[in-house]
Amino acid sequence: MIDKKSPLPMYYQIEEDIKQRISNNEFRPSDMIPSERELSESYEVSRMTVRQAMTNMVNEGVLFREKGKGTFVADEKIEQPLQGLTSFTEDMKKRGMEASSKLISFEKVAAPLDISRKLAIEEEADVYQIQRIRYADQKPMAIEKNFLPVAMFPGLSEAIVLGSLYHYIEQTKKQPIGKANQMIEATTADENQASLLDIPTDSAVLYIERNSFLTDGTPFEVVKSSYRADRYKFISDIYRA
Ligand code: 16G
Repeated sequence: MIDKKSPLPMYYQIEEDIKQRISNNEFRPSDMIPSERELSESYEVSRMTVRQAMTNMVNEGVLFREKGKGTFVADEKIEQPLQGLTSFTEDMKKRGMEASSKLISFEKVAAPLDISRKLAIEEEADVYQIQRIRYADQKPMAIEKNFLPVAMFPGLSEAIVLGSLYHYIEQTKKQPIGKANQMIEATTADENQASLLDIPTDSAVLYIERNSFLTDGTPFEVVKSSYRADRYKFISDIYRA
């Protein structure tokens, strides 16, 4: 299976082979894969080579390690299209997954400067600061911190944000959502984020900032969120101008 004469490095060939075996369902999500020793014997390569392949696949999010237990096949990453302004609840529903949230905090605070600017409200005007962990089928996917003007949504409550915020804005408040600006950046999870997301400290996360507007152009939210990089990839169609 491993071609030692190939210009392709042996660790790379092992990675390709294991990925192939995952897509053939020989190894399924949560399955433990054979140990380094077993793999080095079956591929007839050194354990170092196997380790290199394993480490690369752990870093890519294809596999994950559990201390003292072994290396396992990770769930397939969620493919999140970059076009289309959708809510977390809608995204999960579309995939046949169940969205849920845990409320970490729900407060009214004086808007910090960057937030008041993005919401086009007076500095220190009241905003809701809402922190939620978002789950897909009971598994933590992201931490979201939303800022919304209190004056726009005076009746917002903890119960409402345990459901869908966008549903409340559009269906209950009858305020059509129009567009958003979004920024995505690579970062790592600090200790607190890591424990909320159930990942090791310093794991890769995708930090996303979104500033969203109603169809009439009024800004209504700023969201700062951290998505698990081992569970998410962003995809888009691009066209040549
Ligand atoms: C998404 C949005 C967030 C929005 C939320 C509403 C990002 C990257 N995405 O998570 O801006 O507030 O959906 O979801 O920020 P909900 O309607 O399920 O509460």
